[in-house]
Amino acid sequence: MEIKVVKKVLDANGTFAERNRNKFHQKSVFVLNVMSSPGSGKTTTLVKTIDKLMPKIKCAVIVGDICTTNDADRLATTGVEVVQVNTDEFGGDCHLAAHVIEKASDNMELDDVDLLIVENVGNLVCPAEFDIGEDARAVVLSVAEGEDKPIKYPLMFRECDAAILNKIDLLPYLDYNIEDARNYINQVHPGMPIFEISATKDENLDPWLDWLIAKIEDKKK
Ligand SMILES: Nc1nc2c(ncn2[C@@H]2O[C@H](COP(=O)(O)OP(=O)(O)OP(=O)(O)O)[C@@H](O)[C@H]2O)c(=O)[nH]1
Ligand SMILES: [Mg+2]
Repeated sequence: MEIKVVKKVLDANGTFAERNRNKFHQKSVFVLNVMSSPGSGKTTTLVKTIDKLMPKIKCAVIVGDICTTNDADRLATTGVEVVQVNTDEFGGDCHLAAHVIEKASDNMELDDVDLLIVENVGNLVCPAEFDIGEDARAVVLSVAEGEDKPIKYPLMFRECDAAILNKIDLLPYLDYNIEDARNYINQVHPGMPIFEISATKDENLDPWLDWLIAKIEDKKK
């Protein structure tokens, strides 16, 4: 009897993502895709993260925005290689697709890099739909955005491996129930690690850094 094997037919983005994944694997680079709504603190968190990881863990960044090189300028203060993608040049996409990551990373010197961070375009919806060949995904949610974002934008929280709850320094000034936020994240993605930090005040970053370092080291095994 003939056994039929159903294979996943990759769409165009999936084909590029697989190619990226192979390239990053060959170069032993761990790729972290960081997503969030605009202004929740991705760039601030990443500048702090890179400052603390370097020089032990060598980093590089691809940052996506519709317009401007503002974030690339901020990230470049860490001294690591930064490539800015402005999606305005090809239709103003609200996410970074895998072929864009391929093009951006082809021009980078990745041989000595341990961690390639992708700061995605600020948006809680479409970036979650695009595999870019990453090893892990993190979502940043700031306490100023309201507790219910995980249940309003569940795909993002379902697809991520870690959640960073940022701007906890603002809690005394907000009517925000952090327990509700934790519960909503848990409801959408049970067991996902949640790191409560203040990126600007440099508060409580160590658990997040430990998680990330463990992931990078796991890939090298
Ligand atoms: N109070 C407070 N403000 C913060 C914190 N982290 C970031 N911010 C501020 O929030 C604003 C937005 O931060 P960014 O790091 O630019 O946010 P982003 O997510 O990279 O924004 P986009 O790339 O535009 O989507 C800036 O004014 C930061 O200084 C924090 O922990 N506490
Ligand atoms: Mg940013």
